[in-house]
Amino acid sequence: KTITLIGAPIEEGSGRRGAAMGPTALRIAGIDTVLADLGHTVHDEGDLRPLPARDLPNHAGANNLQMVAAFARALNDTVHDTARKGHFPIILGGDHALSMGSVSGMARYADEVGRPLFVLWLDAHADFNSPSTSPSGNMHGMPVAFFCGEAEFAPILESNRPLVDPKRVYQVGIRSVDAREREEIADHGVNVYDMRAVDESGMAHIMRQILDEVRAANGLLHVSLDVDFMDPEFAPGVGTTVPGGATFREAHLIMEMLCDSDLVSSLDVVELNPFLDDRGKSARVLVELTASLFGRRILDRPTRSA
Ligand code: DIR
Ligand code: MN
Ligand code: MN
Ligand code: MN
Repeated sequence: KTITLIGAPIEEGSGRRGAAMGPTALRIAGIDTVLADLGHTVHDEGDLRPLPARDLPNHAGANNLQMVAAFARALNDTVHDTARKGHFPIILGGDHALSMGSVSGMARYADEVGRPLFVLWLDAHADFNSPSTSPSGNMHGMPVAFFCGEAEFAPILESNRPLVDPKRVYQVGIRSVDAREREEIADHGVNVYDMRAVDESGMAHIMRQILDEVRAANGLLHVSLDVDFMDPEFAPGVGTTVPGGATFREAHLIMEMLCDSDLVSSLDVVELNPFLDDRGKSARVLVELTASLFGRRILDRPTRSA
């Protein structure tokens, strides 16, 4: 594959400093060389540096709206252009608000090639708040509501909304949901596999169900990996750790199954906060997981084995 790395050093969506160092930490952990060693061609676009979107008014329920919108717009363009070139975009975050832009860019691309876009959301959180429902005002808790077409976000990016059908959004690993989010994800029909579902049916079973749906629809699959999807024991470098997360093995299994499926079109690696990390541990885990998604394996297996 030809892979394009796109740095998105946004931290204004997260309510604390540090995530802007995420792209640098992922590069230092060797994300480019690991992928090249697997036989892929890797281009690094460097970091986006958008100017704040001054056309938007400040909004009490949406902290740093102008900066979040700036990254959303810049990524919408860059990710779309990358996909059109036939390259696989990997967005190095940066906080999760960046997914407003990356998913929008992929949704436009999917529309152009006539395939439905599916989203796999690996996160402790549902990220389905809106400015009017968010308890924090932090926009990294809002990207799923954004790309599912919540009207409040319209001024940020006006393009073929709703961008993604909520019924094509699969959330796995969820274990922290705000009261209003609970209603919203149910109303919109988002597919949620919370941690209890993972414990009861196992990660492999859940992933097979999801991949079968994407394959049956001839879809493209965008994967959005929030560091806090993992248990803090394995990935402490994130501002919003939640206990009871995915293990290293569960996360690897997901990446290996995604690789075998050959359905993945694009990837966000988000919320890494190197300031909170333990000597690069989380950055290294993220690079290892990315390697598994791009073909590193322990032993060869017949493809698409059950
Ligand atoms: C909380 C925390 N639900 C909020 N959200 C996230 O502020 O909206 N933390 N995404 O990573
Ligand atoms: Mn998130
Ligand atoms: Mn999260
Ligand atoms: Mn709604």
